[in-house]
Amino acid sequence: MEEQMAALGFPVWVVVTHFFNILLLTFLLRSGIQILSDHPRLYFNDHCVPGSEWMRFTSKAVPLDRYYPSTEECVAFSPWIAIPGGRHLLGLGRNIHFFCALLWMLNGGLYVCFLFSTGQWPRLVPTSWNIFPEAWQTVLSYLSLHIPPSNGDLPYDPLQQLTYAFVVFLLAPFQIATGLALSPAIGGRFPWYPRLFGGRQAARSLHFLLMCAFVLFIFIHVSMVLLVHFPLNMAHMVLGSSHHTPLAIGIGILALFCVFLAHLFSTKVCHKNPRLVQKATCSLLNPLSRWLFSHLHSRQQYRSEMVSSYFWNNGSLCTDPEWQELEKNDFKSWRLEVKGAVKTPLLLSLDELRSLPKSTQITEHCCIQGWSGIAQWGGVSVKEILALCQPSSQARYLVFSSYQTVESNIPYYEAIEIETAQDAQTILAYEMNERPLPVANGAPLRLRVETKLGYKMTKWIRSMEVVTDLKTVGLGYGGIHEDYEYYDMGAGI
Ligand SMILES: Nc1nc2c(c(=O)[nH]1)N[C@H]1C(S)=C(S)[C@@H](COP(=O)(O)O)O[C@H]1N2
Ligand SMILES: [Mo]
Repeated sequence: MEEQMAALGFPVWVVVTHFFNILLLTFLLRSGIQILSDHPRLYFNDHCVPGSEWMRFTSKAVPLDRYYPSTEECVAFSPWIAIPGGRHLLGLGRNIHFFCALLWMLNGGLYVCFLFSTGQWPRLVPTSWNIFPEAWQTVLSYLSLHIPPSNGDLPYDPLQQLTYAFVVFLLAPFQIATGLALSPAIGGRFPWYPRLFGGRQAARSLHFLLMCAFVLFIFIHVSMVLLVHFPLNMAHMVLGSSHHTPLAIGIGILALFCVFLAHLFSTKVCHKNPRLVQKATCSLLNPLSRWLFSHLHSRQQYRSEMVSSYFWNNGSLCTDPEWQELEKNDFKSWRLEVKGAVKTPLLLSLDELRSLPKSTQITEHCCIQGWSGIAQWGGVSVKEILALCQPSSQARYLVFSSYQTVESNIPYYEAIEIETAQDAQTILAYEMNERPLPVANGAPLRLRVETKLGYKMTKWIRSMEVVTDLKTVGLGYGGIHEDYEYYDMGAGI
């Protein structure tokens, strides 16, 4: 052992990145479970027809005879498992997941840089096909309860080396790639990308299965550390040496205790001061997603055979008396009010909207909760409305308000950036699947933003307001979900 160590050993960057890997992976696991719990069904098809899931973590049957908003689907996991834990707290769960994912990729990137720049790559990268029979020999010796032969100058035995190389060079990149396939901004601009994995829902299922692979790896890895040469492993892992094993075990236990405290503390903060967690995580995520995604325009055009036979719904039905009156009269007296920082405020009837150039698109809808569905939408592009109302030069956001109310009677509102509104596929839809927009989907008019998550697309629209600053809108975070459920304003991932 001493001699092998001399060659490659356990440099300090291995020790440090390994520690951060433990910290970040555990947060990724817990926040991932939180995200899954909001729509606890996994599919291999993008239509998400109830019953077509291959796996579910709910015993609920989806009622097909009544309006069923998908928020009724959420299950609650204990804060001992998920972060934050509890029902429908995926806003925070997602922010934590993406924040930790960024740090995890940075940590992994640093590890790989060090691996190659310090000439340490032979500790992971196999240099001979012999590694396969050697690894098999290692399996056999473990199975016969013998300690396997050493691996020349290398710090890991052949089985370890193969497994770690697999985790670092295949499992981790594949996990990142499937995660990115869930982004509506990426899928909207590059619809071929999620298709590489068999579609967005297949990518979501793979992301889950790869997570299971990580858990299995961690379980076996930790068991082996405990069962084979435990004190020496601790010395390598903690101090990067073969000496001072009791000290190493002590520090190792302390380090794990710190990870535990970090979880305990952040879970508490999530429940006590969710706004702080939203602000902290979004201060990194929002500028980054703006930089990466704001110039991505949707280029979706699915074929009509691909339209989903079932389309999940979200939001409770509109019960506003004024809207109900309008509905009785086929929305003949309904008007879209266009106001705010514009030269020409407008009041547009449905007929007037229909007389404007019509945009038709078949696109995939991605709900933040996890389901998707493909539908054809017909309407007028927001760009067209902007040309009519002429926003001032300081205009930065469009706020769409609804007749429907949530959060103890606050009318639903969501803002989008004016750049997003310039997308040819950002439309005000009055038709769905070649029929007038159904009540359930937001009659008479709803927004479609095809590079964003569903919550940006206000249904049962009353008005569109052009604003120069988000501070004047609700609590100032970008919409009702950002204000009260700590979602992120970007909505692109
Ligand atoms: N007024 C209003 N609009 C809304 C919502 C809502 O709750 N109220 N939910 C949003 C969410 S989260 C989604 S996923 C989509 C769902 O649209 P659908 O019911 O047509 O599928 O509507 C969005 N628009
Ligand atoms: Mo949603």
